[in-house]
Amino acid sequence: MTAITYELIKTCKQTGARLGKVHTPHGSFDTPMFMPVGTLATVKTMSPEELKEIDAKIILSNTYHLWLRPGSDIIKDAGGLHKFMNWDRPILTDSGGFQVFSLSKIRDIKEEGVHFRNHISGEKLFLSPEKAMQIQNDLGSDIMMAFDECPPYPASYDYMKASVERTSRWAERCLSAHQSPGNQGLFGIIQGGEYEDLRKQSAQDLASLDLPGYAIGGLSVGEPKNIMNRMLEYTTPLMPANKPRYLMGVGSPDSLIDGSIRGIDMFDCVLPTRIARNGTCMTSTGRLVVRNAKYARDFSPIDENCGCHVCKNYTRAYIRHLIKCNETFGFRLTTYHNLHFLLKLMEQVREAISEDRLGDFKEAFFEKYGFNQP
Ligand code: PRF
Ligand code: ZN
Repeated sequence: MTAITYELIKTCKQTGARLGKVHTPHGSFDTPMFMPVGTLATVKTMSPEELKEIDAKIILSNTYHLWLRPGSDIIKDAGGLHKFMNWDRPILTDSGGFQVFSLSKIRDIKEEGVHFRNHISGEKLFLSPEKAMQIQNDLGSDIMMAFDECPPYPASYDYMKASVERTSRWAERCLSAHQSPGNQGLFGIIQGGEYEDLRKQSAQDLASLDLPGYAIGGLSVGEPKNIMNRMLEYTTPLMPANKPRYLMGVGSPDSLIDGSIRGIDMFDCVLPTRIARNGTCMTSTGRLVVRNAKYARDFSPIDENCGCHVCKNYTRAYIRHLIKCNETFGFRLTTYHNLHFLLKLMEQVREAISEDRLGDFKEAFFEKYGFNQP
């Protein structure tokens, strides 16, 4: 029995976007779906109860961070990550590869794994496919990610080729080390940067492992948007149609729509939560920097068209005041609104797919949100 299954409900006649459902041991969620990020076993400022209020169906957490603090042994002894953090819906954990590359300046990539220094204490550490799997088995996430390398942009063709081949060998080692395939599903990560033939090689190598899902990594790492869209157009048709497809680290409203149109089912990103703590809100008419002076006496909600608890009860002037004073409650309010906004956007995307009008929805949304894309 595989822990994760995908059900394709229909494709949008206007765009080819997929409407589907992913089934996990902790319940099912509709796709395309956005996953809020809870790096340290908490979606920053949000309680699990609040996450349920805004209808979050799955969250992401991180192998690397939880391994360092509090340690995966403690979470295992707590009965797993779901129990530890009081979240009984699906959890996906990233493998740690990407975090090692982005957080640790000193690292040494070898065939056996990556040697690096703890970004907090400076202590020497080693992460490998086997170690990343053991940690994720301890955490008990529903979806585990294979240990990969995400090279920086731009990377040379030769470097990328060697890296893709190593990532394929690492994925095989992850599969061999997986201790609980009946309870946790392992997803492979397609790399290859901006090189089509390497994306193809990566997709084929990983497809041969017959994993329950596949991600596209190595995008949104500094390349122009048109390159990302081109790589998605090229890569998603190479991925198994009967399994979920996850685009890692992407969560701007335009990219969620553009990714869905190119056949992506799952997304995650720190963007909505990170910009919230900096006083920036996502609204139906574009980004609103609520900390700006012009909102000091603005007693209207963040977004007139938003039905969230924050927009029903609090004003721009109040939220601006809290954020200016670094009051925690201000960060809670903007985070709540931003996550609600993206989850609602994905609900609208799914509805548009079911009615074969995602192209029209995109046009109207971009017009209002203020994107001038071709
Ligand atoms: N690999 C992993 N996690 C990731 C990425 C990746 O390539 C990205 C790239 N956008 C975000 N998170 N393991
Ligand atoms: Zn709102």
